[in-house]
Parts: sequence; C-alpha cells; structure tokens
Amino acid sequence: MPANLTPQYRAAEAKFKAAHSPEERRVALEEMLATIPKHKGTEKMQAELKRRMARLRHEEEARTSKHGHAIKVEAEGAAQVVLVGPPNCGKSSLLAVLTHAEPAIADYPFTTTRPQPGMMAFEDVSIQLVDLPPIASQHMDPWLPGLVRGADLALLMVDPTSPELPEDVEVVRERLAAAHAPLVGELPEDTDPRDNPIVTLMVVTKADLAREEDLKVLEELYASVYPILRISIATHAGLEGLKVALWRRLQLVRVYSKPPGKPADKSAPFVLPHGHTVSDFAERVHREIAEKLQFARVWGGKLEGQRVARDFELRDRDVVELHA
Ligand SMILES: Nc1nc2c(ncn2[C@@H]2O[C@H](COP(=O)(O)OP(=O)(O)OP(=O)(O)O)[C@@H](O)[C@H]2O)c(=O)[nH]1
Ligand SMILES: [Mg+2]
Repeated sequence: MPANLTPQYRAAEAKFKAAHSPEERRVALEEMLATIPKHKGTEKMQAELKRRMARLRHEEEARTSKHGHAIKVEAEGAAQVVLVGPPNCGKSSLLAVLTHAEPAIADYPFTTTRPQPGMMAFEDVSIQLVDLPPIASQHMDPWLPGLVRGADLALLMVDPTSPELPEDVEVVRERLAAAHAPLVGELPEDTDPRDNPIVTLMVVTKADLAREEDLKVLEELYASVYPILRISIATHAGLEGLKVALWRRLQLVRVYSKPPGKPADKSAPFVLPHGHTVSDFAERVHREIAEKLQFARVWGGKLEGQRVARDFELRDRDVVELHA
C-alpha cells in the first residue's frame, strides 16, 4: 500500500535529518509522528518512529546524572571544543595551560569526573574548551557522548607514552561511534540520521617524552583520518600551532560592524560560519535591519567600501556597513 506522505511529513523529516542536538531530533520526531498519515500503509513507519522516540528518551535519561540533573555545559564564546581521550593523556593539563580554568591534574587515571569548561583566547575571539572525563573500555560516563555531539569540534588527545597504545585510542573512537558521536576528520556526505559526526583534530601530547617510533605508529594509523598535531605541556611546544589549527578547522569568519559615517567597531567581532552572507550577518545584528536592508559596503581583501549584494559571502576580518 502506498504511504502517500504529505509535504508536512516530508518537512518534518528534513528537519530531523538536519537536527544537531537530541532535543532538535526529538522535536522533529514528534512532528513526524503527528503528521504521518495514519493508515495501514504507514504502520511499519509509525512503529519505527515510536521506536526512535523511545531510544531518544532512553538516551536523554542516560545523560542525566544520578542526582537527576542533566549534565550540560552552556556554550559560550565563538565555539565549543571538547577534549576527549583515554585516561591520563593530558586533557586537563591542556585545559589548564590554554585557559584560566584550574582543573585537577594527576599522574593517575580517572582524575577528571565532571566536564570542566574554560575560555581560550585566540586573537580577538574566545573559544570554549571543555575538559571531559576519560573514556576507557571499562568506563564511559553515560552523559559524555551527548556533550560530544553538541560540540563544534573535538580534540582527540593521545598520550604517545601510553603502554596501551594504540588500543586505548581505538576504544575512544569505537565507544563514541557506538554512541552515535563518531569522531571524523571530514564531515561525511551521508550519515545514519541517528549519528552526529564531530569534526576532530588529533592532538598527540607529551612530545617531550615521546619516542619517535610511537609517533610513527600514530602517523601510520591516523594521518589519513585526522590532522595530527604534536604538543607538550611541559615545554609548551606546539601550543600556538594548535590554537591556529583549531581556529582554522572551525571554519568561522570574524566580521566587524561599521555604523555608516563612523569607524568600525573592532572590539568585538561577530562570528559567523564560513559561507554566511551579508543577509545572514544583518540577521545577526538586528532582525529589523535584515528586513529593511537596502545594501551593504564591505572593506576587506580587494574591497575598499564598495557596494555588495545581500548574497555576498563574507570573509574572515571583513568590515561591513549595513544600510537599511
Ligand atoms: N612530561 C609531560 N607530562 C605531561 C604532559 N601533559 C600532561 N602530563 C602529565 O600527565 C599526567 C596526566 O595529566 P592530566 O592532565 O591529569 O591527564 P587527563 O587526560 O586529564 O587524565 P584523566 O582526567 O585521568 O583522564 C599528569 O601527571 C601531567 O602532569 C606533557 O606534555 N609532558
Ligand atoms: Mg583530567
């Protein structure tokens, strides 16, 4: 029997596919269930939708701590970056050296038990780093994949001096993938709608202690999957390079607003995803300005204040004057 799906149902399905958080997925699923034509031809689909709803609810419960509080980290700054990895690899040490946060750091595994955020300054933006508890074969906090799924980028931290190498890294990748938070080098074109792949950089720590042969093993295994950066907290080697790589991988652009007849406000850039246009920028500045937008002038690259169209794609460090 044909399903005769309605445009409303198709729209809800598209929303589900585009959803980034479990909440968005749940809302879209509810809409799909509400709009799916109720007849024999869709019975199987209805059952599948209900099964997905149940699983989402189950995941939601799993993200909740024993005390009944969902463990979440409110996003702040231009982007949220999670630090994931096996025990004792140096996640908290990295948070401590790049931000003002003061996490517990110790030479034994499972020191960190709760997410800890800190703000990292990069040029004129700040980026939130979130230190997480370790992931190991015998333990992963049930709420952890939810936090990874909600982040803009992950740093997969690897201790090249670990005796478990590379199995401990594989455990992290496998457990997150099984929890629908696969760590990927590039976003795939097609994914299972339950998955929320997260763009990842591999960060090899303890460069001051690492042996060349261990680094080679890591390169052989992962260089084709992730960009690999080597750092040392002890010597600060590679830290500046890591900040730059992290910012670039986020693919964000900074845009400075300039009121007509006045200098640009260079104190606080607007941060937009790569590919966003003058219209998107106007929307961020003010709804009303976006609606009444006549034209814009842009300074940056070869432009020195020329008029541009609404669909002009903004570039990092452009100065924009909106005329409404
Ligand atoms: N020599 C050296 N030691 C480091 C470096 N980074 C971290 N360490 C040491 O490694 C140990 C573990 O560091 P942590 O930052 O607590 O590691 P973690 O990944 O947060 O550990 P868990 O919270 O248990 O998962 C500590 O003794 C750190 O001082 C480094 O670059 N060089
Ligand atoms: Mg830690």
